[in-house]
Amino acid sequence: MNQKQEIPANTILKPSQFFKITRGSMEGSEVANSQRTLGEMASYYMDQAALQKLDPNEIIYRVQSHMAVPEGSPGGIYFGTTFIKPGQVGKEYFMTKGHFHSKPECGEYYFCIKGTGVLILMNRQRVCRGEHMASGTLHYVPGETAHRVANCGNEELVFSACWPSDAGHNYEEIEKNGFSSRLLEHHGAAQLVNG
Ligand code: M6P
Ligand code: ZN
Repeated sequence: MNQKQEIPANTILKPSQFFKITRGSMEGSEVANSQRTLGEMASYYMDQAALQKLDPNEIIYRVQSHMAVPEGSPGGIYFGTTFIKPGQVGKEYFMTKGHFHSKPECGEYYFCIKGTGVLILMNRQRVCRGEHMASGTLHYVPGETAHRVANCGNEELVFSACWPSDAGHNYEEIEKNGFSSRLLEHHGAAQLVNG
């Protein structure tokens, strides 16, 4: 996929990969697609009784990414867009799994294309903070910081991201211990709540 033919000097190539700025969607032969269902994320949600009433096959979010160098290569950068459906499991908003980086010092940029949500950041001391996301907001995720996005709006939340190709994803810690705070709906508003 990433094998490039030798290109004669001074050639001006037609673009082959596209990023639709207003929608965040990516197109091109090198764009990879993945998705997460509610069933795969069952253990991540607090309200297991509410979860049982929902369809485990429902796709909660999907990710498009352009990874121009093999995963783990030092020096490269990756680009991707995540699309999170609106919805809740009980009071908890639909969200990404969230992760630390396998190379923990690596940072990442997130920026919101459309919709509204909260970027939840958790440091190594398990202290959480949130940043509101809406069209045009830019967020720097520092190293050593777990990151997750929850959609607290009524429409799809779309955000793009840029991260080092050797950052990797460390999901284990979140799978085991979760985040120390959850984004819950309280009287119609989103709140970060311990637990
Ligand atoms: C962003 C990036 C990706 C990540 C995706 C979904 O696009 O951070 O690396 O995979 O969000 O987040 P997660 O992997 O935590 O489910
Ligand atoms: Zn990341």
